[in-house]
Amino acid sequence: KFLKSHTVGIVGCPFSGGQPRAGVDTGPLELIESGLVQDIEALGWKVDFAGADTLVSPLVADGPDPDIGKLKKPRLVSNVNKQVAERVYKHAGAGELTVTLGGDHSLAMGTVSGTFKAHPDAALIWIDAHADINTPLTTPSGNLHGCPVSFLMGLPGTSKEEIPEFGWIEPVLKANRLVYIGLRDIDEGERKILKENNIKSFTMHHVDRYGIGKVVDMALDHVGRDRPIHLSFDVDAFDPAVAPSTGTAVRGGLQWREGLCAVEMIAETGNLVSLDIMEINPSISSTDNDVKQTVDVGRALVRAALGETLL
Ligand code: 5AB
Ligand code: MN
Ligand code: MN
Ligand code: MN
Repeated sequence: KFLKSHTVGIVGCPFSGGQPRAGVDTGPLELIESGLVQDIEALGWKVDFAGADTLVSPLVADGPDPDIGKLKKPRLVSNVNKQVAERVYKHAGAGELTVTLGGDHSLAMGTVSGTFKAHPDAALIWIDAHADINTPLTTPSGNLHGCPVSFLMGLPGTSKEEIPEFGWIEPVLKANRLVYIGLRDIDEGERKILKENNIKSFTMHHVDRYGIGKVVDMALDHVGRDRPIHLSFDVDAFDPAVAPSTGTAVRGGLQWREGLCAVEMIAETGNLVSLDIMEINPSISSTDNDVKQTVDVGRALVRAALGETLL
């Protein structure tokens, strides 16, 4: 409905500057090398990807990058995301389905900006253990992977006047176009923001209570079933037993089929225009199988998003 061609545009973002743990920048290459492009082609999509050597370059901030208030590496995160926004817009504007491989979740500043520039009426579905809606004023850690949503909404503390370094980000996201699934680790400041802005949030409590199918139906009803969808999927939404190789694992998460079922249902609407797979960190593992399992579930998410079904 909202795509002009049956083509997937891949944006690879080897970036870890939104959080302190090394390794999440190797997530995109692991996914590519596992056979992701072949997976996508096998499902009948054309692939617009210039190869692993054209991943967005891990930019360095020009000059020193001291903290701004609590925010860590602010200029680096901003510069990289500006580049990501342009890349995503190039694909989304051409009517392709954009798949962005992270990298840490600060990258959603760029991906959502790029998608919404091409599809201003889009909705954002955020599947994550965390709400990632801290502002420069509420962040307990200063890590920008916990903050992208606040910038996209233009919450207090994120305006051009208050923080010109991020002045390129337009507040494109309205509270009623955002829905969360899988939350279970929310900071005090975030809880207040979610309440005050009336943001629809399905926590793991709701998943347990209603089942994932009902939750996704309620989420789609909330944002509307006839607008483009950007799905931002943080693999830490999964239970650590399913996706162990990630930097901020929280127990009590989605099972393998629950995560896949959610993405299958979103794909079934025919409205998906942009997908992020974020926070796979191949450097984090306690058994030999951890990395493979986490990469496997990431690949499976992409295939589900592109229409793979069980039958
Ligand atoms: B992730 C925390 N809320 O702001 C913060 O993995 C964690 O992209 C953020 O969801 C986790 O630092 C960010 C405590
Ligand atoms: Mn998370
Ligand atoms: Mn996240
Ligand atoms: Mn994380």
